[in-house]
Amino acid sequence: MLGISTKRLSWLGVPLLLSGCNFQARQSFVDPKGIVAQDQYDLFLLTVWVTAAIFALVGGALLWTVWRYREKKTDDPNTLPSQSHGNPLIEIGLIGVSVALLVVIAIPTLRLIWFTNDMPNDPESNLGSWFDGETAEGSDEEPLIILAKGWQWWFSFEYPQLGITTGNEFAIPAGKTVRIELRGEDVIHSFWLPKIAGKVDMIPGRNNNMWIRTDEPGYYYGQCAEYCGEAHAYMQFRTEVLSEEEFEKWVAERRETPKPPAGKDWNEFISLSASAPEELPDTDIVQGARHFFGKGTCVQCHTIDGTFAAGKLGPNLTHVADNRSLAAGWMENINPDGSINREQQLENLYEWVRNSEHIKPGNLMYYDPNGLQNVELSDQEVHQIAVFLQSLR
Ligand code: HEC
Ligand SMILES: [Cu+2]
Repeated sequence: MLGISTKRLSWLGVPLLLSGCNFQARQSFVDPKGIVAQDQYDLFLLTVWVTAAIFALVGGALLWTVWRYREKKTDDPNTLPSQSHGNPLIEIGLIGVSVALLVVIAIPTLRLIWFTNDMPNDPESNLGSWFDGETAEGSDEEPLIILAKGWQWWFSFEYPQLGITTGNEFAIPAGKTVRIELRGEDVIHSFWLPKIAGKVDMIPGRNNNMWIRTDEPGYYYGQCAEYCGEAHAYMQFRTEVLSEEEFEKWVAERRETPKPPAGKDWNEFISLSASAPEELPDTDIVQGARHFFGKGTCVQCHTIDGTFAAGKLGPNLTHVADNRSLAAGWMENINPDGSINREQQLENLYEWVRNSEHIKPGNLMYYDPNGLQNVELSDQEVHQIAVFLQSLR
């Protein structure tokens, strides 16, 4: 061979591992942009420094002892060196220092547990006064509430105060406290938005919640952080932080139902497409809508507000074309400047409906007993459906 052992070669992997340390990466927790993430990061650093100091002191003492009491040429091999049975002062001292260091870590940890657990302006919280500076602000206004649900393998977001439901992408206003209620709809998932706040489980039958706040508008990446089955690694979501004005615009847009094709209203369109399709223009968008409400069986699992499609097994599609990603963040249709890449979006919609199994193995749009494995759609019909889906905005 080359005379290089595999052990040596394995060092070549180190730079590869270190290349994972992109501190500004999309899902980096060391680049906090929100008050909760910032506090979690500060606590992490405190713990790192304390434990690093312990490591250096203990390791240093060990090395010093090994060196200091090494065997010397002048030692007589036949007599034992002088033996010691410990030093009470050092032992008690070490216990004292350990306890002190644990307390140094424990106090801010407990404080942070309470801080993240209690909504800053929750009237039932009796801890509010602990955190004056950080919580007084905005404490008389009602927080925005978002009900986030984890499904195998995607997320839904409901705004009960605003009457909006979205799939896999949601928006919040900068500078406002947002309360997120977390639920698991099938198995345990975990909500993790690393730059804004870390990890709370979404558990079926249990009402967990968390709160977030950030002053920095932007597009943030989240991920399910609890192994939840086959497509877990593909289970992501996106959060857009908008200025207050932009958020209001977003809300108004999302509340609008998309326009039906062919200038009809939805009821008229749907009844015509079932009873007298020849009276509708023969365009891709019209045909696509017909397949969506008809042979595609899409309506069993998907909702489009304002129409009879009210399925709950898959993401709400009312504004699916306003999203910059598809399939729980797995497919992207975003330009470098952040705007939506319509060409890419059409292609993604086509690819997804054509063969979602190929893109996200195990997904329940395909494998559910009522899923698309049983539905035959020609390439042209899928293209028409994609054109229709792209009109949902
Ligand atoms: C058996 C239920 C079911 C049927 C039928 C179904 N879907 Fe889905 N759909 C799902 C599920 C579940 C997901 C989420 C998949 C994932 O990301 O894991 C999904 C995801 C999607 C998405 C991506 C949405 C997003 O926000 O990422 C689109 C688009 C979509 N479906 C379109 C369709 C169309 C078009 C049809 C009919 C041809 C259809 N679906 C039929 C269950 C279904
Ligand atoms: Cu998961």
